[in-house]
Amino acid sequence: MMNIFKKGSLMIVLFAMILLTFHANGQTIQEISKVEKLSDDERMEWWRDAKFGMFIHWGAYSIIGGERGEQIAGGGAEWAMDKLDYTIEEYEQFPNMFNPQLFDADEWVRMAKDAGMKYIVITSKHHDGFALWDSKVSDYDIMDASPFKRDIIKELSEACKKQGIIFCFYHSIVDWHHPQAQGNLFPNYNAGQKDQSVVNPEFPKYYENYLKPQVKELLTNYGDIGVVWFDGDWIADYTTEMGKELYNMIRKIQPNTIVNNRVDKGRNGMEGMDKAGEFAGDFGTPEQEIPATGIDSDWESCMTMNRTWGYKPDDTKWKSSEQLIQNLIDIVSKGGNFLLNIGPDGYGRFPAQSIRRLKAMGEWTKANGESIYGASASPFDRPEWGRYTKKGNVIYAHVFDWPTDGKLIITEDLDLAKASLLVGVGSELKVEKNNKRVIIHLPEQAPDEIATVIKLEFKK
Ligand code: FHN
Repeated sequence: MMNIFKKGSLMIVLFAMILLTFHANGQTIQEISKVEKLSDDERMEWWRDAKFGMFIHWGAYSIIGGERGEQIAGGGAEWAMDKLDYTIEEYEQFPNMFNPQLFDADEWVRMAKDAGMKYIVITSKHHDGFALWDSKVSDYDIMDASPFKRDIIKELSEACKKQGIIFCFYHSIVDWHHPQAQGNLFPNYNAGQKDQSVVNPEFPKYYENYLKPQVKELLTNYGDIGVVWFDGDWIADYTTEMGKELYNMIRKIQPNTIVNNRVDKGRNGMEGMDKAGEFAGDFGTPEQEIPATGIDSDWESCMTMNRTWGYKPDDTKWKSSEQLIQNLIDIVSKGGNFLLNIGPDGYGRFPAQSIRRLKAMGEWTKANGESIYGASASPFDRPEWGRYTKKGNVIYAHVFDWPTDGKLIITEDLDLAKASLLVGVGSELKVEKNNKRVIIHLPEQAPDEIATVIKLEFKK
């Protein structure tokens, strides 16, 4: 029987040939993807291999920066409308001022790519309801409500395509601007957030006449969409029936698009995985946390570099580059993806602190990406000194804490053919077997202070 991997690669070659053929005839990949409905494993493959993506929270709230006079918004700056007590009318001034003349989609994508990120998820619309694309079902968008009058989703999706980064979008089910999204709660637009018993009889009309049409626009007019990343699943007005219908609608328009579990009602709070039951969605979404152990299903931890998603100068609690690199390794060692957030400012600039961290992550992933991209979860318990990842017949030992005596103890009964430093390839290391443990003799100094990778190859 043909090896499953050979069969899979044959399928991919055939699919690539179909793409090239159709492409030569001028059809878009999107049209082709309607023809070639991939299996779930084939559809998830790029995402499972990618491991590392950029989250971008950007919108009118990026002008506010989480501040109103002497008041600082508690929590996310993207919640400014609610946290800083703006009425809808007061808040509408910000889209009217949103004119990010320094926005450069090509530059944003280059920074993501250079950081080792393989996909970008941008907020097409956050809870404030302001759309960053040219929506035909609303004037509360970048083309009609702001002086910028450029389709940000279009520019970013085209820049991604040019640079080989997968374009994805975040979309909020919650909408604090649309009257039917709040119905009789109006103007108390966020009542549904605070009190699950609050019912808004108008919500189904918002869902049918606004939410679905806007998602449809994004899936129809901006080429292939890698992932639709829903948020706002928590409000009681949004039902599991709506979630399942929305998921099926997306898969009908673009069969190979991946959708997170916040499209439905299965998510178990911030730990992000689905509770028992049948819910739509292709991966779990732990938020601001990394699961304690590996999880044998698809999941992605989303995390900020400081503590807030939207731009907030007052938030100076930046995670170190070391912490972010070790988070990536930890997540991959547990079988997950890392979606790391950038909150650009109201001019369209990435914060300097973010740029520095992206560069540091790019240097590490450029040198050590073999142990990350396409790797799977460690088959072993977590060692005290770092993390393992696995790829085929190779285990990658990521050493965070370099042993002072130069001896790396592996408490697994391994039958190693070879151990070598991944960087400075060919630097074979002495391996000693002692009962059921392996001792690897290391150089005195760690080649990489943050995480040095040792490649462990096994006897065939
Ligand atoms: O309320 C949002 C928040 O603003 C941010 O978008 C995060 C990112 O996943 N999701 C929600 C909070 O869980």
